[in-house]
Amino acid sequence: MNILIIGTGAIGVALGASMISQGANVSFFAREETAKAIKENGIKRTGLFTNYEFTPEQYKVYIDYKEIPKSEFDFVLIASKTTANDDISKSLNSNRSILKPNSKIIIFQNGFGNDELYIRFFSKEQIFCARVITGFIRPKRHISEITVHTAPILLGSLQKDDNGNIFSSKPVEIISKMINDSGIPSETTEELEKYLWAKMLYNCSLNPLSAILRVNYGKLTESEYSVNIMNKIIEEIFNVIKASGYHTFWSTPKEYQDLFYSKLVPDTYNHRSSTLQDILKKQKTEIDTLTGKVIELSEKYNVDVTVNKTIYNIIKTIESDFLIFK
Ligand SMILES: *[C@@H]1O[C@H](CO)[C@@H](O)[C@H](O)[C@H]1NC(C)=O
Ligand SMILES: *[C@@H]1O[C@H](CO)[C@@H](O)[C@H](O)[C@H]1NC(C)=O
Ligand SMILES: *[C@@H]1O[C@H](CO)[C@@H](O)[C@H](O)[C@H]1NC(C)=O
Ligand SMILES: *[C@@H]1O[C@H](CO)[C@@H](O)[C@H](O)[C@H]1NC(C)=O
Ligand SMILES: CC(=O)N[C@H]1CO[C@H](CO)[C@@H](O)[C@@H]1O
Repeated sequence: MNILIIGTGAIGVALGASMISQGANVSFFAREETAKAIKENGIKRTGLFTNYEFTPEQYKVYIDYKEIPKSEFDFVLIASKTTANDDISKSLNSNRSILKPNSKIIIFQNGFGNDELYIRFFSKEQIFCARVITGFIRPKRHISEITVHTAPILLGSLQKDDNGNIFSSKPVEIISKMINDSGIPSETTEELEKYLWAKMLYNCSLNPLSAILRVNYGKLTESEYSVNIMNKIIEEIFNVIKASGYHTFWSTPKEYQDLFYSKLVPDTYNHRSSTLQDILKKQKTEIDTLTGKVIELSEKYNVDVTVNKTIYNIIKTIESDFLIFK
């Protein structure tokens, strides 16, 4: 089986190691610096679960689609930042001769709605998503370390056929099995939407606010003022989920808030959000696929999300300052 991994960050390297360990023929598409590092040093997966190390002879590395031979890939795993999706989907489309006719694309990214950019060019049956809440860091460009694991990596579809039924996750079972057999728990699900909205509720409540206030997740629950803001954000997202016909595991905001304050945040008290990490590194955040997606849906379905919009605008203001003062 031939697999192309686009985006060779912490998740991309870890997935690549999983696939190679199970005998797949893996190719990485990477930026120049990362390509150089993994061509020179090989790749390593360290931390939790089985550790792996592979030499550069055990995979291929590309920095340009033009170098890739035609009709090669059964699966493409997207593991880049969400900010690259517009670019990647267009490049894959204009270089689609590298794919087999029935190739499947699986998106391993944060947020919601990333598949929509790919559906502009590929059929709904081809596009799948993953819910990843495993923590990966990249101590060096060629090394992925698994630091936290809360639940299995879930693979499935968010797309519906003409009768309104979600496409079966069957075609990607082989990938979840390879991930699982490589040591990272993974399964398929026909309810991926619910799991992704659960992650959205959590990330949209905590990430932007923790980035603006520059504190970890736990600290946000210790002031009645920040709790007030987060409660509003959660209520607004519930209204959006309902109005847009999506589903989640909780029937009321209150039900979710109870779990959020009693378990979800305490369990991740010290976590510093990726949004905060991006801002400290002066790089663009993934806010557009988190809060930005909530706002987009609110506009489509006419839901009031004032608090979310305010938070989003503050993050965008911080980002635009980076451009001015870089
Ligand atoms: C492995 O994948 C590459 C594409 O990167 C392809 O050119 C090569 O033929 C594949 N090898 C095998 C043994 O299928
Ligand atoms: C292939 O992708 C590259 C981006 O790497 C793009 O510049 C190019 O236009 C695409 N199409 C072809 C036919 O090469
Ligand atoms: C995943 O792997 C575990 C053992 O590591 C096994 O017990 C379980 O059945 C596997 N699950 C799937 C879906 O393959
Ligand atoms: C979202 O939350 C998960 C935990 O559910 C966390 O692992 C992940 O880093 C968060 N995503 C972002 C974009 O911060
Ligand atoms: C659902 C929700 O919390 N909506 C609020 C959005 O913001 C406006 C103004 O701040 C509030 O009046 C709504 O209650």
